Amino acid sequence: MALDAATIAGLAEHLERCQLEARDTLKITDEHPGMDWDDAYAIQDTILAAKLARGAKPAGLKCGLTSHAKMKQMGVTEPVFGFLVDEFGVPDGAEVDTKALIHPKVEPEIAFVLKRELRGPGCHIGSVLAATEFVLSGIEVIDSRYRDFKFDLKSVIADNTSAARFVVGGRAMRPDDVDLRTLGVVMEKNGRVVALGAGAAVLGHPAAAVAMLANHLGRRGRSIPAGTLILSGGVTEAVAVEPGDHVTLRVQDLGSVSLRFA
Ligand code: OOG
Ligand code: MG
Repeated sequence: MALDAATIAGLAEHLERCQLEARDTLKITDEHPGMDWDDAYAIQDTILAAKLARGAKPAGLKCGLTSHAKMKQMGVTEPVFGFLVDEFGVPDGAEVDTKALIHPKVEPEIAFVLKRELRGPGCHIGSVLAATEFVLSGIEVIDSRYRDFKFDLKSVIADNTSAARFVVGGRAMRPDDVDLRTLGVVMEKNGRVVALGAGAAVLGHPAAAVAMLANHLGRRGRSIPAGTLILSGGVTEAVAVEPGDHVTLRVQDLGSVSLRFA
């Protein structure tokens, strides 16, 4: 760790306040260029601890920047991992209040729900599929707290990988009943197709993203508990939304989910 405990606490409070007040900020590595990976995840963990202390409930985990489309869009080269809490979850078809957000974008995602604990290191696609109860379609609404979505990997990790809202739904499928690589994904905004792809866009196989998450946590002495919901990362580039927009995601075999923005 390069930062002291007080700096980590201060940055966590600053970033969470930006989230709660829908205010943007400059990326934190501008002021703390020596910040390391452990500092970045420690800031994220501190934000989670603050939310849990105020009564939030854990709702799952997320992988981000797992597709080349996303990495290219954001100018980065490696996946990142974050958390979900109940305050981010919205029901299928619900209205999302954009006044509570800075500059939201939507991403098509494939979600996993585990039936067994996953503990890395050493997890691979096989261990993930064996531990998965079912997969679902999901839309993630990301909302970087950084001005104009301009960040580097450490800054975005500290900012809980831009997590803001998510919806999962559609038709749950057992992982052995779908081919997650060839699974077609079509996202529509106001009735027009704005993004399309297939599951293999996510690291060749979406389960590879979950394996990376398990191995990342394993290196920190943690596991992914049974029952956890995991977003495996945007299949395509993220698409900006504004009030009045209606977004529908259709995933082959997994049905559709939608959100309205007000
Ligand atoms: C970081 C979060 C990326 C994904 O699915 O790739 C993410 C960002 O692009 O702001 O959630
Ligand atoms: Mg995402």
